[in-house]
Amino acid sequence: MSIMKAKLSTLAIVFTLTLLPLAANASTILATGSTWEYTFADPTADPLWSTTGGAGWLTGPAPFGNVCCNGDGFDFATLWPADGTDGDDLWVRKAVDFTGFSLSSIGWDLGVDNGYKLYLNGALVAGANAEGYTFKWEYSGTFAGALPGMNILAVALEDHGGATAFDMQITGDAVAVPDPVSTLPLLLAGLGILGIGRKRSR
Ligand SMILES: [Ca+2]
Ligand SMILES: [Ca+2]
Repeated sequence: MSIMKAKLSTLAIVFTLTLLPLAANASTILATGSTWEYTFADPTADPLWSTTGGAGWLTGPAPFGNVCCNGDGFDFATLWPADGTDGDDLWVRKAVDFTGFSLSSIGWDLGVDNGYKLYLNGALVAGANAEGYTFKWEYSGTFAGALPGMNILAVALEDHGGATAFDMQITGDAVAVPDPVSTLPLLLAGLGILGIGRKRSR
């Protein structure tokens, strides 16, 4: 390889390193214990129920439930009274911002006593029912319909009696934007290598 080719190769590597996104980092997008809008009055007759804002919604932190202090992470912060096997009882919703995350990497984890139907931007993502108590994490999945920027999560929840519980989290890989300050030394190093090469070739 000639000296000029070697110098150009070095410069190409430096510029490539500078322009490539930095390594992905798994991050929390929605933490457990987050604050949600919620209601105990069935809102689903309204086609806009899985948006946010509007009258008739309360605000409170997860976990929702009626169980405390057994060390499972579901100690309730907002009371969800026990109910019977008569369908959904509690509806929660929240805006989440996926800006800066790799959409295909975003995953959700959810625990509920007894059942749930999870929606993203009004489209059903997943749902299930199970007797017995819950754990972290009883259910997990991804979002096929995740959008860049703001998305609206909505969850219809049902109890079948006795204990109640609900909380969830969302995680994803943050796509870091190259930082001009941190990449400047790389650029200068590349230009320096080129400069040294010029002097030696004289
Ligand atoms: Ca019920
Ligand atoms: Ca129950």
